Amino acid sequence: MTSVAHPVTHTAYQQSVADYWNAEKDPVNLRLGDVDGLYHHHYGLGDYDPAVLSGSGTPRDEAIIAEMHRLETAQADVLLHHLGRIEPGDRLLDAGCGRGGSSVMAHQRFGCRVDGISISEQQVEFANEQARKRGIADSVQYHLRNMLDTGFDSGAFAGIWNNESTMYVDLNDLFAEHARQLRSGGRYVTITGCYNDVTGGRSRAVSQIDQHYICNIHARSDYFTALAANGFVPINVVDLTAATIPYWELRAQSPVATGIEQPFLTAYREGSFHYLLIAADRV
Ligand code: GPP
Ligand code: MG
Repeated sequence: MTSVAHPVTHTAYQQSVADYWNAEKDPVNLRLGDVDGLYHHHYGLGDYDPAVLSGSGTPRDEAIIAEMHRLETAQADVLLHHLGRIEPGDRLLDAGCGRGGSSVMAHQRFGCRVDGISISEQQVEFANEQARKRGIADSVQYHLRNMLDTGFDSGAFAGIWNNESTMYVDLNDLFAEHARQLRSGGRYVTITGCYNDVTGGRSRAVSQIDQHYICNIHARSDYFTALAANGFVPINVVDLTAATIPYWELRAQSPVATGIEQPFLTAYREGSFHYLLIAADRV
C-alpha cells in the first residue's frame, strides 16, 4: 500500500489562499522587512513622524518605509504584551505566521520556544531561513500546517495568537482547535479587522478588502460568540482603530502603496470596520 501525504489544505478555498501567499512578493512587505530582518504581514499602530514626508527621492522613500516598519513592529509589541506573563520554559504558537516576524519578536521578548504555522510553503521556508540566519532555529520553528488541524499535542501551549489571520477561517473551528492546544489558564490574543454589527453587514469598503486578500472578514460579534462557545473568557478588548489610521495615511503616501489603502481608510473612518485586539483566557 502506498502512503498518501496528509494535505495541509483541506478545501479548494484554502488552496487558493495558499497559492496567493506562495506567490506574494510585494515590496510593501519585503522592503519593510529588509530594514532589520523582521518580516511582518500585518499593519501598524501609532503616530508617524511627519518629517519622513519631507525631502525627496530615495532618502524620502527609505525614511517612509523605515517609519512604516517601525509602526508594524509596534503593533506586534502590543499583541505580545497582551500575552501576559510567559516563562522561558513555556511554548507559544503563532497561528498564521506569515514570514515569521512576530514569532521572532516573541522569542526575543520571552526567551521561550515559538512554533509558527502557515499553509504557504514559501512563507514557512522563508521564515525558517530567517530563524537560521539569526541563530535561533532551535527555539523558533515554522511548520507547514493548517491552523484548524495543527497536529500539535493537546495542552501544549501557554499562549497562542493570530495576528491578522482569523479572516481566513471559520471562528468556531479555529477556537475549538486553540482550546484543545492551550493549557488550562492559557492566554489567546488576536489582532483583527472586523466589521461593525451596529452599522449592519459588510460595507462596500469591507467587501473590497475581502476581495483584495481573498478573505472573509467576520463581524465583531462573531468573535465573542465563538470564543464563549469554546471556553474562552475575554480579559482585554481594545479598539485600535484610531491608532492604526495614521499608518494607513502614511502608507497611502508611500512608494509601496498597493491600492488597498483607501478602502481601509474609508472603512475605518465611516465606522463600518474596527481594528480590534482581543485577549482571552482558556478556562
Ligand atoms: C495581510 O498583511 C493581512 C491580511 C491578509 C489580513 C487582512 C487584515 C485585515 C485587518 C482585514 P500583509 O502585510 O501581507 O498585507 P499587505 O501586503 O497589504 O501589506
Ligand atoms: Mg504588509
